[in-house]
Amino acid sequence: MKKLGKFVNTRIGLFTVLVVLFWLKTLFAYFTDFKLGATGLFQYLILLINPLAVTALIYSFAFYLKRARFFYPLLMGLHIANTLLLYLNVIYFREFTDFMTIATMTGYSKVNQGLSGSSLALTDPHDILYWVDIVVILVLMLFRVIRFDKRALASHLSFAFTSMSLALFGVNLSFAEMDRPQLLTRTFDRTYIVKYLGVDAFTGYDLVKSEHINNLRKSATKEELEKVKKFTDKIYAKPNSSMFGIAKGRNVIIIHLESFQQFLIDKKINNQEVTPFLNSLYHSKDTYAFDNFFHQVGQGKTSDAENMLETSTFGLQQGSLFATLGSDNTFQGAPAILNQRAGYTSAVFHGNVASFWNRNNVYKNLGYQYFFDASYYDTSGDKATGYGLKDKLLFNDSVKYLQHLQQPFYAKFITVTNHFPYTLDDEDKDSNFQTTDTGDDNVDNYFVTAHYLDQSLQEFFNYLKKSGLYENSLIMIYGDHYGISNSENTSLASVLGKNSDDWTDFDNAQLQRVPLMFVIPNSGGQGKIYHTYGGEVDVLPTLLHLLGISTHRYIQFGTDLFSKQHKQLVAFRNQDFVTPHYTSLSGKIYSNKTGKLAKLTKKQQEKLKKDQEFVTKELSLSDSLNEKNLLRFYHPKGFKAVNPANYNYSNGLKRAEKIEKKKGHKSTSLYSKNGNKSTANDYSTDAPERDHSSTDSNRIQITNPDANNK
Ligand code: GP9
Ligand code: MN
Repeated sequence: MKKLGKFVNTRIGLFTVLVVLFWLKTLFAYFTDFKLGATGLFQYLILLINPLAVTALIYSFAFYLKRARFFYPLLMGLHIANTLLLYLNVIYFREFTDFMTIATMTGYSKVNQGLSGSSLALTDPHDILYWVDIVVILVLMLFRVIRFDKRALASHLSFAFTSMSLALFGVNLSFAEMDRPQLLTRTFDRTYIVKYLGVDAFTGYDLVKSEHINNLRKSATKEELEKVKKFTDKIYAKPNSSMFGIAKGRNVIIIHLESFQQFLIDKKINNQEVTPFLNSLYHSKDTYAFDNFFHQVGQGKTSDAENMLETSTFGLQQGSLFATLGSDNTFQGAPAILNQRAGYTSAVFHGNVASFWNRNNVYKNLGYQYFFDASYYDTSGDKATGYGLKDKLLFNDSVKYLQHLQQPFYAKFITVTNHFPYTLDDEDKDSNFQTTDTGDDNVDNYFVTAHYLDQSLQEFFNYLKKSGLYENSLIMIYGDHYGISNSENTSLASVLGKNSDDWTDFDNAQLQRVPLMFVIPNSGGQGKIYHTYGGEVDVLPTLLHLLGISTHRYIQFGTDLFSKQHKQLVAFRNQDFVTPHYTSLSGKIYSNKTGKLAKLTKKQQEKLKKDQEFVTKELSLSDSLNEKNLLRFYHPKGFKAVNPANYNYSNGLKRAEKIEKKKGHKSTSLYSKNGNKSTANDYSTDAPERDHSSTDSNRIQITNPDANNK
C-alpha cells in the first residue's frame, strides 16, 4: 500500500494509475453497456488491449508540461474528458445502439439527434463506476494524500512514452487488420471500429473523416448540380411503351441474393442443378430476365449494391457510401418516390444487426418506413450464421410482419446465408446435392449455400402463391456482387469448363455478371431472357417504368433496360467497362468474342476512347453529387424531401397493426384482406432449426434494446 502511495506520488505513477483506471472503465463498458459481439479468443484479446494504447498516447501529452501546476490539471483534465466521452457514448448507445459521431455530437446529424433530455433518463445506478475514481483522486489530491511531484520528466522520456504508445497502437491496428481486413477503408460498422480500436480511436477517425466531408460540402455550389443535371438529362432514356406500367399498382418484393453470380444459373454439378427453382423462374414466361447484367460495386459491397438500386447513383471510389455519407446525405430514392407518387409502404427485412453498413441511419434518409432487423427475429443457437438469420428462417419469420403492411408495399429481403465463408450446418445441407470437389473450400461450399438459398426462395414463393400475394406482386430478384473473388476464380475455372492455366483478367471481368429478374405473374406471358448489357444503376428507372412511374424529373445515372435508348455501356467502379463487343480493363481493350486483346481500327479506337471518357465522367459526376450532397439543392416536381426524424424502427409490428386498426375496413394489408386472420400457416419450411428453442449461444449479437417489445 505504501509502495503504491509512493508510486502515485510520482508523475509516471499517477499516469499509470489513470491509464489503468480508464482501461478498466472501458472494459466495463464493453462488457456491460455496449454490445460489441466479440467472438473467439483473438477478438477478445483485441478487445482487452485496445483502449490501452490510445489512452496512454493521449495521457502522455501531459508529460511535456514541466511545471506541476500545469501537468496535473492537464493529466486530470484529459482523464475527465476521456471519461466523459466514454460515458456519453454509453448513454447514447442505450438509446440508439450506435456510437456518437462528430455529426451527432455537433447536432449536425438529422438522423440521430444526439443526446436529449430523455436520453439522460437512461442513466443506470452502475454508472457511478464511471465517475467514482475521479472523485476519489480529486479528494485525495485535495487532502494532499496524493501529492504533486515537482520533478518533471526529461524530454526524451516523455517522448519515449508517446512513441511507445504509438507503437502499441500500431500493434493493435495490425491485429485488427488481421482479423478484419480493410477495417478503416471499408468502415462497414461503427461497432466494429470500436470493437477493434476503442472509442477514442473511433472518434478521432470520425473527426478526420467528417472534417473532409464538411469541407467538400461547404464548397458545393448550385452550378455543380446543374452540371450533373445536364448530364443525366442527356442520358435519359424514355420508357418502352410496351413495358411501361405493366406492373402498375402491384406490390414490389425485392429479393437480394447475397454474393450470387450469374454463372450459378442453369449450372449443373454432378448432373444436378445447383439452383433448380431460380432456373425455373429464369425460363418462365412470367419472368423478364437479363443475362448480361453486371454488378458495379466497390468496397461497399452489399451497401453499394443497395445504394445503386435504391438511388440509381454509383457508390464511392473508396469505402461505402452508406457508411461514410449515408447518415446525412439527401437521397431521392425508391422508397420515397414510390410512397409519394403511388402510396407505397416500404420495409426492409434483414436478419443481421441494424448497424451493419449503417443501415439504421441510411434507411431513414431513404424514407424506409419499416426496418425489421435481427432484433425482430430469434437468431439464437443454430438459427444464424455469421451474418445473421439463415435465409429459410428469414423468409418464414418475416411473414408475420409482412402480412400487416398496407398494400401496395415495397419490401426488400436481404439474404445472408450465401455469404463468404459459405459455411452451413450439416442439418441444412441437402443430402441429395453433391457439390464440386475442387479442393478450394470456398468454391465447393459456395454451391452448397447457393443451393440452400434457392430452396429458401422456393419456400417463400410457395407462400406467396398460397397467400395470394403472388398474383398482385412484381418480384425482383438480383445478385448483389461476386461471391468467388478473382484470386479464387482459377479454382472455379475447371467447374466452368475452362482451363485455369490460361485464365485472364478478361475472364474475371466476365464473371461479374449477376442475375436480374423481374417476375411479373400474369403480365401477358411476354417474359424472356434479354441480352441487353446493363448494370445495377439501371435498375431503378427500369423498375419505376414497369410500375408506370415516369423518371425524367429525377437525377439518375442509370437508364431503363427495356428502353430502345438505353446505352449498353456498363461502368465498373474502377473505371473499367464492358460493352456488347468489348471489355476495357485498365485501359486494355479485349474483344468479347475472342477473349483476347482486340485488334482495333482507328474508328473503333476513337469510339472506345469516347466510351472511356463517358465512364470517367459519369463516375466523377456521381461522386460529386454524393460527396457534396448536391441533391439538397434539387427539388424535382412533387418531391417532398425526406425527413429522417420522422422514422423510428422500433415496434414495427405494433405500428403496422395500429394503422390497420385505424383504417378499419379500408385497410389493405394482407392480414385485413384475409379476414383478420394470420397467413403464417400458409408457410411451409423444412428448416430444421424452426423448433429448436435453444438460446444458449447467440452467434450474432442482438443489439436493439427494444427487442422484447416486438
Ligand atoms: C451484412 C450483409 C453482408 O448485413 O449485407 O454485406 P457484404 O459483406 O456482402 O457487403
Ligand atoms: Mn453482399
